[in-house]
Amino acid sequence: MPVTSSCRICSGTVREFLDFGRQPLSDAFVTPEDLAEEFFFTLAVGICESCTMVQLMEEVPRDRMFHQGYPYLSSGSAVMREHFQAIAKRFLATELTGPDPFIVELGSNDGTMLGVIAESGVRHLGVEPSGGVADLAAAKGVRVRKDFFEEETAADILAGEGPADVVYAANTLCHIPYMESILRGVDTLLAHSGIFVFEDPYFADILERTSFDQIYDEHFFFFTVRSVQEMARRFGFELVDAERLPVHGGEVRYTLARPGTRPVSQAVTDLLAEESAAGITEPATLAGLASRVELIRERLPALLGELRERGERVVGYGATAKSATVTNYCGIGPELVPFVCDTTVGKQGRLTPGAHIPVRSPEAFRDPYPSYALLFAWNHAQEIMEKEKEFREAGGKWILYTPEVRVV
Ligand code: JHZ
Ligand code: SAH
Ligand code: ZN
Repeated sequence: MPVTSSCRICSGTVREFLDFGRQPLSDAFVTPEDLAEEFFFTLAVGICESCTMVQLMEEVPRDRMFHQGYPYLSSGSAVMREHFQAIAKRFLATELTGPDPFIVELGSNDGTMLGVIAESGVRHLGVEPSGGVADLAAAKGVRVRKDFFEEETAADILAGEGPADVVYAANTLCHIPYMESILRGVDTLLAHSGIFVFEDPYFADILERTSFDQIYDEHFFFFTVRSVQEMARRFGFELVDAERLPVHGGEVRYTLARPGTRPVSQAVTDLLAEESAAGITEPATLAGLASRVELIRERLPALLGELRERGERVVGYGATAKSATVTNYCGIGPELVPFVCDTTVGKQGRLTPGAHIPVRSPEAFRDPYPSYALLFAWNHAQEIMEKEKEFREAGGKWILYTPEVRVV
């Protein structure tokens, strides 16, 4: 078990504060034939003693996670589709206004954001290594390069297309351990007055909600305004804006620019002050998170066990990447949750990683309704509870496990 490792941003000492033990790849939904070859790694998180960046202790090789069969689709939530439409429109109105503007998206997935840009006729390029989702984007008229973005990719894009006015990455930058190559690449590709905008889960929200299931193989970094400001400086950028977002359980959208080219917003100063007042990187805060996580690990399987004794049926809702951490860490398998329903066709008919809970279509949820639904996709609670009103009307109850285990 690694207790320290070397920071992927500044080479400082990373000290471990949470250890989930051996875990599978969160998006590796398996068939019964695949079971013998299931890949496991040690999932543990630490904090850099120098630059405060929170990060995983062990890195999973990128091709094991992001490949032709990568199943996550950005378009799976109506709220997320609106979210991406809104940011695309904002870019079109404020940044992509010159004679021939150009925007590059890293991790463009199925083209939910770039599809809006493509419709407007603005020059764009998605960089997306997962072939299956990249094909879905291409089918929407999005230009995609099937590749991992890194320094070399950036130089090649610059040579072919010229500089980008905007480089955007949602739920992608925190997935990439080789950050030096990424930021050098962005430096290469970005126009002098361009912006690099990225949005990822906010570590302060993870602490506040005890959303420990945000921790899994794909989420390598857990950003704070302070650690991003330091990272930006180290690679020749300036953090000029930080905007809290409600999606995915709480994120921050960071805007980086070349130093001196844009005013620094008050939000940066305010969030830095909030972070330091809350002591989000203090050892006592991190230890507090670890003990609340331990409590959930006791209570969630205990509740599911009681319901099983009483003969109640519980179904999982949303075969999320996050649920890999919950099920495997808390010891929840098909004996407690016989199946999980999910709209993603590529996940249906398979088993969840490690815990091996069968994934079925949403129709199975209604056929007939269970008495309880364990909401793994808690970040989409509003959307899902609204859509599944009839479940509650039929007497069904939702089980949530963050910030604590409860039935609503
Ligand atoms: P959702 C993935 O995480 C992986 P996951 C990744 N690492 C990341 O950071 C985020 O996405 C962005 C289904 N669903 O969004 C669809 C329904 O069945 O919480 C999805 O499989 N019915 C890139 O997987 C899952 O739930 C519905 O009504 O934790 C939601 O996954 C809705 C709304 C969703 O991300
Ligand atoms: N932006 C979308 C998709 C997030 S999923 C959204 O917010 O919903 C993360 C995506 O990043 C995956 O599709 C994965 O294939 C992609 N990815 C991983 N490493 C990458 C890299 N080095 N460059 C570009 N994309 C990458
Ligand atoms: Zn560091």
